[in-house]
Amino acid sequence: MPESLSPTRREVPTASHFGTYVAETDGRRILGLRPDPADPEPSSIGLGVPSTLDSPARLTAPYVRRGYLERGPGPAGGARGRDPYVRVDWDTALSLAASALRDTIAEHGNPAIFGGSYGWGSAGRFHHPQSQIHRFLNLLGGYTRSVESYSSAAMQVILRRVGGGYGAALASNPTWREIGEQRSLVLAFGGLPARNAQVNGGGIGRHTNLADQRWARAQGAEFVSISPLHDDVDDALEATRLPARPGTDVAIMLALAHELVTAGAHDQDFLRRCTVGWETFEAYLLGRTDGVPKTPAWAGPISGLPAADIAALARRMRGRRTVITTSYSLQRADHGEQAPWMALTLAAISGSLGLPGGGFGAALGALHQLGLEPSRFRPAALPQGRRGVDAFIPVARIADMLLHPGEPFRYDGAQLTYPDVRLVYWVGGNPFHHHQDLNRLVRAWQRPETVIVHEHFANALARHADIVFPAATWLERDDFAAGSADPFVSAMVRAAEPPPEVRTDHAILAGLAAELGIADEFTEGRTEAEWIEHLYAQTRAHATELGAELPTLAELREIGTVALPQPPPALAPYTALRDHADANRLHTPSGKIEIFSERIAGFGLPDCPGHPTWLEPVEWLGAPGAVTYPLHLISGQPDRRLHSQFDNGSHSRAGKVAGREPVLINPADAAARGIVDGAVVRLHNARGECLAGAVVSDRIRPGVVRLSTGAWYDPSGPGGLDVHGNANTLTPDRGTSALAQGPSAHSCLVEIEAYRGDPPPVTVFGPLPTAGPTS
Ligand SMILES: Nc1nc2c(c(=O)[nH]1)N[C@H]1C(S)=C(S)[C@@H](COP(=O)(O)OP(=O)(O)OC[C@H]3O[C@@H](n4cnc5c(=O)[nH]c(N)nc54)[C@H](O)[C@@H]3O)O[C@H]1N2
Ligand SMILES: Nc1nc2c(c(=O)[nH]1)N[C@H]1C(S)=C(S)[C@@H](COP(=O)(O)OP(=O)(O)OC[C@H]3O[C@@H](n4cnc5c(=O)[nH]c(N)nc54)[C@H](O)[C@@H]3O)O[C@H]1N2
Ligand SMILES: [Mo]
Repeated sequence: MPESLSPTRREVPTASHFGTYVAETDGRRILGLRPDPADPEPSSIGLGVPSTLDSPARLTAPYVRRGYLERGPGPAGGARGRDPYVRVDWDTALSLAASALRDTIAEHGNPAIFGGSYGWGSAGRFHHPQSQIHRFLNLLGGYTRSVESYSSAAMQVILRRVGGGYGAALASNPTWREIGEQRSLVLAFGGLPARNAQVNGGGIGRHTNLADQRWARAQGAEFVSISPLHDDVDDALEATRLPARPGTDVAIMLALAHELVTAGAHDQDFLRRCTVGWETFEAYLLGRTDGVPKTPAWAGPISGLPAADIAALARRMRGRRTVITTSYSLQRADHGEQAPWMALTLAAISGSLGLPGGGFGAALGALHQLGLEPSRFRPAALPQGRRGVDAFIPVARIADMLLHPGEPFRYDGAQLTYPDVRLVYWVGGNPFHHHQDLNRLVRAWQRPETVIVHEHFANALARHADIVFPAATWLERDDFAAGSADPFVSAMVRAAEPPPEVRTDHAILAGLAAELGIADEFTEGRTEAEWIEHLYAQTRAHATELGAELPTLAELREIGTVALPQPPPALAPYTALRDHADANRLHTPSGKIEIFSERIAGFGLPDCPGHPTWLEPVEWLGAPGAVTYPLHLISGQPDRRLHSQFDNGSHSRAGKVAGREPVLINPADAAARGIVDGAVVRLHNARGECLAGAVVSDRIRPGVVRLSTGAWYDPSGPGGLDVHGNANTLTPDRGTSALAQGPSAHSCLVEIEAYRGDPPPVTVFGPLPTAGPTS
């Protein structure tokens, strides 16, 4: 529309996993987006999103993979990822998807539908993609789901067994405020990367995490960052930096424990009253069971840190209120259960567990909410319906499930069987972003008979689907947002019209529900606007119960963001345990923290014994494989985006180097390979290969390289070189252990070389490859 015809320009509030923004709109298009002026430390991640809405990669119509259109459902034999797509009308796409669902259920039963559909999607209480797809599939009779998360699988399972649950640990997390008041010593294993505190699942009313960290420092708190990366801690915290080798944190923690125990500085009263299994663990710590005392001299060569530094750190802990925090990254690794278990144990030893500003920190700073007072207000959520099927997999076992239907696997002490999945339905997550060993995933992905996907863009997920539904983005729909444990509610006012053929996830599923005869059950007779009013009314009613009045939805849409009232605080579980161990039992067999777990020992798992143990990772700098692949690859979270979301936007693309995802490499490692800053390089190992753009910097430890996750996977042919820099072409698809079966992305060895010749262009930011007439 010509500028002069634009009706009314106005500013509307919107909200995302990375914070709240104000969009300028003419009712049809976004004319500008700026951070909410009330946000003291806004994230720039959102600023790149408007540039993607009508970008070449935008899906503007339903598409079907050509082979699927011609031959119907069936294993794809390599065609998924290779076939071009044919544009179809909505009726065709909906009826193909409805038939596939109907036939799969009729022939193989509901467990043959995999609807785990893991992923972050976008913010919004109503449009939340996981809630929408799970509700829809439950109404159809159920689906195979996934349990735990890529973020914290190992931590969730181990803490459920030994720490009273992940929720108990989160509720016991010290806050930066308490840490400042107590002038605590914070041992941050994996650091406190400010880049990661930019985001929070479901929304962030105001960014305050970094300011609170700095406040704690100003009060006298002291920080130690144990991490291979210099920038894993904010400079203002004046942290001691210990650049350990990745995967060796348990050895360092054991040595710290050893020093405290041999100095008699351990909290024997707490260990006796509030934990079980101390003697068994102590015998291991002191070397009585294996002849190896876990001293700093022992941990030094393992971790690459001077033994004297470890011993000095133990001395700093003595008599000091101490926090032991482990980032999620430590447990997204081989034997990932051990680091949080050992950190909890070290916190118990230190005398700080259950005291204000001390104890175990479950991933402080890894998400915006962690380190702040968690919100206890429960905003309304879309009801997901009754679960009709019990089948599940641990979330990161997706490729195993597809490759090994009917075969047994172990999980959390049980022997389970992989279901025989025939149809995969994904909404609001991207396995071609989040899963490890993408070449293996591509092979596994050929097995099902139908793959249905809702996406915004022609990314790798869309390029490996059979039926592709184009979905509206969060900027193109009305809703309201409230983040997990974030004490705010925010309006989301539609700031742009989606392209004409694009629908919301809810509208797509409502269309399918109509085809399948469950329309009334799915929509309950409400329009989208009525659903949002309905959920907001429930949220408001909850506030009224707490004696507070929230604005009406219409008012909220003018105001933007308001604080949520809080129910009275409950005593943190670890504080309660410390106060009265007998009265305040944890949800563990003993009711206490289990430093030795009879249950886990009884499972007899070689990769997860009965107490925290140093187990060599399969891949680390001390492994035999390091001879061939001598660099440890860290594939952490990207600064300029959330995972793979909107990688095609201006903000993410401004961070690329030579058009590729940047890889951070130490000058010594670069020089040894003839790699110069800004050059295109090739990373490879036995699993795969990708290109990246070199950033040569001493802000990373020698022997370690960092390639953020989230560059859209862009293989030159199936299984071929990824020309863009997706780290998951290289990472192992290996469960943390038979206990949690979590992802172990961070245990990954690679080699790098300068790329000779003209690097192939990145094509994944372009449209879906199509065939035939486009009508
Ligand atoms: N190597 C390695 N891999 C990792 C990690 C790592 O550290 N290293 N970290 C892991 C972790 S912690 C996580 S949480 C996962 C994250 O994995 P995911 O959550 O799967 O990653 P996202 O990129 O957020 O995927 C969201 C997808 O949904 C689409 N989308 C967004 N909003 C909507 C919507 O409203 N509707 C629809 N239909 N689609 C939408 C986006 O375009 C995007 O493709 O990655 C994991 N993978
Ligand atoms: N900007 C932005 N923020 C995010 C996300 C995002 O996509 N973008 N994703 C969010 C999500 S879903 C999650 S789960 C969290 C993830 O939070 P984390 O899992 O904590 O994040 P990572 O970036 O994988 O790792 C943090 C740091 O740990 C260090 N590290 C890696 N391995 C080791 C090790 O073995 N030992 C030690 N000591 N250090 C190690 C690395 O240097 C890395 O920079 O981040 C959240 N925050
Ligand atoms: Mo995550």
